[in-house]
Amino acid sequence: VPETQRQRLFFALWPDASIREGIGAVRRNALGGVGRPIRPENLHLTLVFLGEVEPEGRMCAEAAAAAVRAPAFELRLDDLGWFRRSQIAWLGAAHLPRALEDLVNGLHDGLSHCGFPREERPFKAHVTLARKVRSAPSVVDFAPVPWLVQGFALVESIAQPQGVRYAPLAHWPLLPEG
Ligand code: 2AM
Repeated sequence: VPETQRQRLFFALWPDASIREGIGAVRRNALGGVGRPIRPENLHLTLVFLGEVEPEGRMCAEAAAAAVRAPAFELRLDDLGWFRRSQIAWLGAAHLPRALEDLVNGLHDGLSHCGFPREERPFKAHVTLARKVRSAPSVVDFAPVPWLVQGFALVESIAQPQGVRYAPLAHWPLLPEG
């Protein structure tokens, strides 16, 4: 397969404009200009990272996504944190909704039939706010961002001279809530 047909892909929750605005506001208030802020249009929550994928792998991943049956849910982004190893500051959810857990597990089940290796680290729902954050940001008060999640996306990571750009390629709706 020619290298040009491979794509760097991941499944993610893709925020709409108002959620994006809310997350960006938390980033500005809590971190200011610390590290390398993620551009607002790139903010997302990764569900499963696939890596470099060939066309057959992408087709298989899309079939796996279409087979997942999980309900819509509300995700409360109320937890600010920092990963020492990857030096990222993030906004996450203190409580992992059951539906989100089911969604991620459902994707992994389908993807295992496509030959993708299963992620060993436990899932931590987080939106990366800034990279190259060298020390733990100080604790601040902020208003949690309530996010009604009604679908998920397959996203391509595209390297560009100006920096990475994330392009949603396909979207699947979740089932009506409760
Ligand atoms: P991060 O924000 O915590 O770094 C695109 O690179 C997305 O996939 C990012 O949100 C990134 O998470 C996530 N991701 C998960 N595992 C990854 C890996 N092994 N390499 C690159 N990105 C990964």
